[in-house]
Amino acid sequence: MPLPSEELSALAQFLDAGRLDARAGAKLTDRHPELSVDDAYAVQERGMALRFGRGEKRVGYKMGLTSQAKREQMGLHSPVYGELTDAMEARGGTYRLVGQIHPKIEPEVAFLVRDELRGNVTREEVLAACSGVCAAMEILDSRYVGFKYFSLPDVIADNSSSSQFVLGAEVVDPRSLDLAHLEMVMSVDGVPVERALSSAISGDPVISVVQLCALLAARGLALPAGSVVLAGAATTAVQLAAGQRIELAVQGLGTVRVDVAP
Ligand code: OOG
Ligand code: MG
Repeated sequence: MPLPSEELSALAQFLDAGRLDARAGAKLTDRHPELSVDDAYAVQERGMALRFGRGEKRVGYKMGLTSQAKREQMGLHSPVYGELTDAMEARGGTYRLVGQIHPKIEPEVAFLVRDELRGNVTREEVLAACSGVCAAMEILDSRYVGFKYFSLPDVIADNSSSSQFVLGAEVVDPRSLDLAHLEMVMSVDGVPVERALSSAISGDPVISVVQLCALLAARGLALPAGSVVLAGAATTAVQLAAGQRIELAVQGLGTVRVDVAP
């Protein structure tokens, strides 16, 4: 049985307040062990509606838990999505810890989707709809105490732990690269800390977009023209600390950097 509409809204408000006040709270499944994945996407949608009501604009979606490394790190086993807004883009690559709870960073690639994708689509349809691919990093934060021991509905309701993202300046035609075999190296203060091939992301990051379209279609939604899609992390996420410089190099896609304010 789905939770009553007022309760879904109350849960969305609880997570929204946690994010705005940088305060971690109890996971939703403590209160509602029966919370389903469908309920969780309804909470996510209501939480995003609060943000849109305050003037944020949706610019795309993030896929999460698309790699084995991330699924093991979080102890969760199916891909999830969240929404991205204009306010989440860390332009200029500077990130402030103030106002965050326990942020982590992870290496990704992002697709720029020129044409709407609707329903179940093929890899070729995704490639034809994309105008570019670039290196990207996602900064996660969780509105739950300890970040770690939550369930799939908990993470979905919390907009899949999204906080911010940063896109590389180099945008490449996705058909000009062997997207499944790009070397990815993420460094902290010049020291490589995470390394993977892009095949770690869904076997091929384009498949993350295929999966996103399927998840959206199951909820009667399409992927809008002009969306940015983060394909999911290739490795586990790394805790951020003040003053760090994080850099990701992706073969064929250049580098992208985030400076954490001191
Ligand atoms: C869930 C979000 C995972 C990714 O790229 O795998 C994610 C989490 O780790 O809290 O964004
Ligand atoms: Mg991610």
